[in-house]
Amino acid sequence: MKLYHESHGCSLAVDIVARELELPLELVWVDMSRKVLPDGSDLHRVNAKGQVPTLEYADGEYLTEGLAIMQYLADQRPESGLNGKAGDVERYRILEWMSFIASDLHKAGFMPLFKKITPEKSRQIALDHIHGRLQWLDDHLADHDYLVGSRFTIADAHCYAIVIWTKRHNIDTAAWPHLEAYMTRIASRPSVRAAVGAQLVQEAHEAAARGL
Ligand SMILES: N[C@@H](CCC(=O)N[C@@H](CS)C(=O)NCC(=O)O)C(=O)O
Repeated sequence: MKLYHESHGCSLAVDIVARELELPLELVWVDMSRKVLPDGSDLHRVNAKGQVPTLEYADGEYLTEGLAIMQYLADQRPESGLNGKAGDVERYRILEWMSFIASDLHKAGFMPLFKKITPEKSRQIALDHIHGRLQWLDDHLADHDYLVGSRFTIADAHCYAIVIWTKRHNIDTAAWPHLEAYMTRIASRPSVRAAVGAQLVQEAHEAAARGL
């Protein structure tokens, strides 16, 4: 299977999950500034929404939306415990967190910060929104090591891949010590180190190609 991926994208979460599951994915790095694939074709050829992550199955079908892709991958190895079992409350707790991360934190919070055209006032609204949501996360993590239950799940991979953007946007996280400890805990996992390392190597290639 292939993962259409970006050097600093939310697709990091999918790569982390695949590495946790030891389900190797071929990484296809997308030039998101032009929405172009390595072979020069248009990203919209594989994802009509022009977004990553996109998963390509061995038979050539595509699956989009990180939440759906991570559920699909984890369900290939139910014994991993990365997702809850259908019918168990844990599964819907995981979905509850992932829906919050995808909509509230990613789209309403960080997305405006990535867009150069976002007016300063809207940027400030987005930052205030992020602060509120990170406070919620910190409150939860005050007495939990992971988002759901007592072990790492796909919700943690998702959360890590979005909260890591605080560094990219110079958001000081010192006010949320439980969140900081959580991010350190997740970052120490071999799957996360490997997936982040792959992104850093790609980011360096892209910078070199731009002559930086
Ligand atoms: N709802 C999608 C959003 C994916 C998304 O926004 N991906 C970003 C990269 S982190 C992207 O492709 N942005 C380009 C765009 O939306 O035009 C998901 O959760 O997977």
